[in-house]
Amino acid sequence: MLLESCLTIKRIKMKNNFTLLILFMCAFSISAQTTFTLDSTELTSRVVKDSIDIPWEIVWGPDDHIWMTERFGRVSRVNPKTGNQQVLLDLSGEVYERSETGMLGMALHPDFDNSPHVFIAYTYLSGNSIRERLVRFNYDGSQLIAADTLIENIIGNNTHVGARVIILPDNTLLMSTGDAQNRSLPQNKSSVVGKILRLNLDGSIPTDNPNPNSYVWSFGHRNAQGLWRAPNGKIYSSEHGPTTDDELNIVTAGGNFGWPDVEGFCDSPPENVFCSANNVVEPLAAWTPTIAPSDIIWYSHPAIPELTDKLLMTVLKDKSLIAFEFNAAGDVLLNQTKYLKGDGDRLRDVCVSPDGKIYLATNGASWSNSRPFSHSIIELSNTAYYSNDTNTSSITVNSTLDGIRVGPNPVVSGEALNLFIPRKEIGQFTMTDVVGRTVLSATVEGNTGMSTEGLNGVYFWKLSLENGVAKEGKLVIH
Ligand SMILES: [Ca+2]
Ligand SMILES: [Ca+2]
Ligand SMILES: [Ca+2]
Repeated sequence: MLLESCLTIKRIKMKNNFTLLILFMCAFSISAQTTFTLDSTELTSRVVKDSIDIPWEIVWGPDDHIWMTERFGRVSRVNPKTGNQQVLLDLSGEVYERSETGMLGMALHPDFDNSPHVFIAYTYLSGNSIRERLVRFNYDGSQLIAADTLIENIIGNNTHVGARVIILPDNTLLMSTGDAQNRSLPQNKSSVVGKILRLNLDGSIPTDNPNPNSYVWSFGHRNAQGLWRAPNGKIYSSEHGPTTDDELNIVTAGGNFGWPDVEGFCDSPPENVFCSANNVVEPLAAWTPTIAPSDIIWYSHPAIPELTDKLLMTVLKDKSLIAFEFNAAGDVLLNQTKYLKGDGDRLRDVCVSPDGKIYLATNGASWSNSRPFSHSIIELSNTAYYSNDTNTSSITVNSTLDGIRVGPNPVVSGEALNLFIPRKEIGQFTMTDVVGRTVLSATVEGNTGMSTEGLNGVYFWKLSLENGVAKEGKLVIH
């Protein structure tokens, strides 16, 4: 039994007066900074970037920027603080974009420092036929270059092309493909259409795939546009249904997910016959009428307690964000709560920063792209969390070091970070980012100011004195 509650967001504070608000919303939709309350947490919404065409994928990069595909064929880095967009790749002359097709899913190599590879799925024309491919690009620090095609010639269509891409901890990649409006292919395991495919990062077939000669990892999919591996080890997917039965699934190696013979649960006489004959995996949840589920992501951070340790799903047609709560094993859905309903924009995609801020890619008020370059990336954050000292203050390793201070915390990027060591002692200061790269390192004496230019995110610092004792802490730069 699922509990579904619908919480309409209350707009409790606006910067502008009412008259200005009406004008503003007509002209720019949700461009004002507003605050909203979930169950009890007040979230601040801020437009990071507007005037985007269709942002299909946003992912948080190891450089603390948002990496974004735009469906008409571009890939960019977006500075989450300033909204500055750096175009890394423009394939708009090669990408085929119509209806649901274009430049779609993207994943960055998990060891990006040593392997700066970016994996992107997009559609193209081969003669008059719509096809889909997965390409590995290299990032040279300013653009994406030297493409290697890993899979191509996947049968496409103007709709139902899947194309979500994620990388698993074993350095294999999963990619969803849609049924391309061909109902004969999802149950045909020799076709890569209507599947979730698994491949090595060089494009070869993993020897431990269900069939070691095939990319096919699971089958019977209609059009999965959400894929995420959660900390509980489960791989979840969201999937568009026909006029009924959108789905949330746990995808498994070799699993048959039913389409087109089964829509949602096995709950009709012909479905029951097919399900028992073919060992069909039923969804965790299904929605009729359909809601059009898109990207999914696990939210682990404590900053927004209503969402902590839940799976988040952006929803297009229903224009909402759904949070799913599971048991510890991740295989029983305990409840789902709908947020943001009523805000007016379709929500296409989501990413989360290491300090717990949520970024949403919006996709207009209705299906189709009738207002090109009118879409946005929105940041949702619990600002009270970052102003609460108990969440961000330094952690004392050695209490005899009272008097050492590093701050302010949080500090605004570009402003000075002040180190204070009593008695003018000499110390070695180092600061690393969340993946362990050193971003600041200096020998300091007494009071020292350090520049935070170019830094943005959560960092960990350590200050070691000459006598060997040290103090460590966490710092937020925003
Ligand atoms: Ca995403
Ligand atoms: Ca299914
Ligand atoms: Ca059914």
